Amino acid sequence: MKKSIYPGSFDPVTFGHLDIIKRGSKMTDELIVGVLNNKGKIPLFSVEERVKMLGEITKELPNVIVLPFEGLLVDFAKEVKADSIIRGLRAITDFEYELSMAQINHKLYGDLESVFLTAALEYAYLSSSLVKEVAAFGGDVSQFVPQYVADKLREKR
Ligand code: COD
Repeated sequence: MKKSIYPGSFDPVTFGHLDIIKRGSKMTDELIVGVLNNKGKIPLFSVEERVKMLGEITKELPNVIVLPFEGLLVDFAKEVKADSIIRGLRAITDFEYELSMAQINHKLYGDLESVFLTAALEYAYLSSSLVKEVAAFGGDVSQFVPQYVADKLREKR
């Protein structure tokens, strides 16, 4: 059985992330969405909240599971016995960061491949940080995130 991880901060999950999850889930037997619990950074949503939001919006996708992780991604990949990492690429700026991360991860754990999916044109401009900014000033984020997430963003104001 092939397992892939789609790791990220997902603070919060956007339609761009969801598109990668849907497309990635068709390429593997099980897709694990790994939500980073980064102790060094204060996110808007706790890791529990982010896992819950992702669980809610992926509940119709039978081979997708959502799990939190801490520490190195390669250690999480070994723990869940994943063969590959799926990442999304929006622009050249993503590419530079993603390339070095993929190379470091490959040095740390040679059996793990990184696979890149290009962002869908309609979501290529989307980022969690811009969505948070729009929401913080009371803007309408319903075209950027699922309604469940938009409601949670409103509660944070
Ligand atoms: N369309 C398509 N893809 C998108 C979009 C969009 N609109 N928005 C984001 N994405 C992609 C990103 O390019 C990324 O691939 C993924 O979705 C997740 O994005 P984010 O921003 O939620 O998550 P990141 O990039 O902050 O996640 C970074 C990790 C958590 C994967 C990374 O920091 C990590 O692995 N940390 C653990 C420590 C570690 O092992 N580091 C690496 C070795 S030093």
